[in-house]
Amino acid sequence: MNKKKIKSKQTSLIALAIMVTISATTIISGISGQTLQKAFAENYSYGTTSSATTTVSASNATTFKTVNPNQSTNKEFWINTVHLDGMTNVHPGVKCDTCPQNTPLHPAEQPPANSTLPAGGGFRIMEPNKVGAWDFRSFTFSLPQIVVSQGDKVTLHFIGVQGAHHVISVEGVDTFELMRGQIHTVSFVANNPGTITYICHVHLPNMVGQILVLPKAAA
Ligand SMILES: [Cu+2]
Repeated sequence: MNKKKIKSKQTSLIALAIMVTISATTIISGISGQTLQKAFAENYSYGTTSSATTTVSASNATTFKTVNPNQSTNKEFWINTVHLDGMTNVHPGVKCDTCPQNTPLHPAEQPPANSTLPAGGGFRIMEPNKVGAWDFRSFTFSLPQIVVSQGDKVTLHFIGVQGAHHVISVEGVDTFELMRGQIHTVSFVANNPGTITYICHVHLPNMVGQILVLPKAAA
C-alpha cells in the first residue's frame, strides 16, 4: 500500500468517526424530555417488578431458614483471666516504676485512708513503694457474661492470662485449678433456662461470670 492510499484510508476513517459523532448527537438531542421520562418510568417499573420478585424470594428464604434442621446449636467461648490495674504515684507526674512506659502527667494521689475492700482476694491495694508508685487491682473474667439458648452445646475455654493461680467453678459442671499459661476446657448442654455462674474462689467477690440460658422458643 502506497503513502497516498494510506492517507486516503485515514481520511475516510476520520470522516466516518465525525459522521458517527454527529448522528449520535442528533439522536440524543432528538429524544424529547417526555420520552426520557417514559423510558425512566419503564425502567423504574421493571425495577419495581424485579424487587417485588426479590421480596417473595426473601420471604421464602426466611421460611426455609426457620425450619432448617442444620442450624448449629454449638456455642464456643474463650474466657481470659485478667486484672485491671489503676497505677499511679503519690508524687505528681512521676514515672511509675512498674509501668512499661512513662505514664501521662497526673496529680499526686495517695491511697484512700481506711479503705475498706471486701474480703476474698478479688481486690488489692499495693502501698506506695520507694518511689511512691502504688496500684489498685481488680480481678475479673473477660468475658463476664455469656448468652446461649436452651439446648445449646456450650464449650468454654478458660485461659490463664493474668494472676498466677485461680480455682474456678462452673456451677454444676466442673471445678478446676488454672495456672498462668494454661487453658482448661469444659463442655456441657444447657438443658434448663436460667443462669449458670462461674466463679474464681481465689478472687471473690468480683471474679465472677454468668451464663444466661434463654428458654427455647415454642416450635
Ligand atoms: Cu482468680
